[in-house]
Amino acid sequence: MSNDKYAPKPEHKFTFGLWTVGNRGADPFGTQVRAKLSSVEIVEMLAEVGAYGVNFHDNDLVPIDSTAAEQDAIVRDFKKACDDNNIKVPMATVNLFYEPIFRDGAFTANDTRVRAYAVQKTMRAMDLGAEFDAETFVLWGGREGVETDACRKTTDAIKRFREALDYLCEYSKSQNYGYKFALEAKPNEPRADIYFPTTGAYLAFIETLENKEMVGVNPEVAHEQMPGLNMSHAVAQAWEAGKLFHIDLNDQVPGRYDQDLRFASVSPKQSFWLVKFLEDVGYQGMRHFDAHAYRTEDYDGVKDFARGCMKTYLILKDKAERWNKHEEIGSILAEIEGANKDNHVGSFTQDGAASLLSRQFDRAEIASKGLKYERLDQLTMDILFGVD
Ligand code: GLT
Ligand code: MN
Ligand code: MN
Repeated sequence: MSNDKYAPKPEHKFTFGLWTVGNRGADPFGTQVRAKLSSVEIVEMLAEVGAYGVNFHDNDLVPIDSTAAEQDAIVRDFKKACDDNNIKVPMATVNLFYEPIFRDGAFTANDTRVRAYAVQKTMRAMDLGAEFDAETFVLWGGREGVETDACRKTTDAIKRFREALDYLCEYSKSQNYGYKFALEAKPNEPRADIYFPTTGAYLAFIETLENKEMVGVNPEVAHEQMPGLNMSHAVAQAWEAGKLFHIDLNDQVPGRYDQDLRFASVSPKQSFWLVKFLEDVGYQGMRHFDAHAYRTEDYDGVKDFARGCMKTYLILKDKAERWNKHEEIGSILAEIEGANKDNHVGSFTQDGAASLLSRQFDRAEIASKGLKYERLDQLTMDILFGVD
């Protein structure tokens, strides 16, 4: 079949959360439209569509009021399902946003009991993930924010968040879990304003941690695009800092509520640059789809959604290879490279600075020549449209 090259394989590292394909279509204005699937059924579905792994929040797998015996049974059944279906658990996370106790935040809440409970809940979620050999632990602080800044000093929130992270890193070390923490930013929703609204904000914060080498980021397409930012730029900055520990792929119209749409279904061109970046640099981590099917769908539609995420990724990967090999694109890139070659200022030296200060620049001449970016972009479009 001509489409076989777009079939997902384990080496593609495609993963989904229990909460993504298990999403039942509820929204703030309407109730669930799909029946609840068990975690085991979700694993079977992921195996059927060709995913590599499954991720979960503590309470996606183990309901919050479960007894120890219930938890043991759930873990046993889920482990068996993962083994039987050859599905891995590369990432675990903790739900610090659903329960009323987190209405004022979790690690940043004003009540010390809430903060202590949030750390305890995270430690237990880390224990749970470790049972499945999860390597990455994602922290999305959905409730770490405000409706009114009257409630606390923002600097206190930052200090509290740091204290929690420092504690959790030490806990991971004490248990030999080997976790890498990946912090996931989002500017708003469900809070009016969430602290650390962008991936860049987290990258700066991480440098202030006691165990900063254990902590990186988990950028999400939708969360960068909600405020109109460029996801590829956020990812590139994280990568360049050695901090791209995980990634959440989906899609989003800028300026709207968090849509979590099928990967690349809204912005194929931006998604192309993202896939091209990940493939060009040799990102080895998981390609996690943090998205869900339209509310119009039944579970066949959910499979269409999941298959669509993976297929589109592979199509864009294929297009990126085509782009990299394209002759005319190559010659324009060579010209760009040519302009980048000579007379760079280099590192600062006294002599170099003196010579730079005395150098003459012919501004008109330098600015006179077209840069061919229009052509370059149209060639990109031709590839994306499949006419080249
Ligand atoms: C929630 C959120 C996602 C996060 C998940 C991890 S939970 O679905 O919208 O972006 O990645 O906590
Ligand atoms: Mn999202
Ligand atoms: Mn996410």
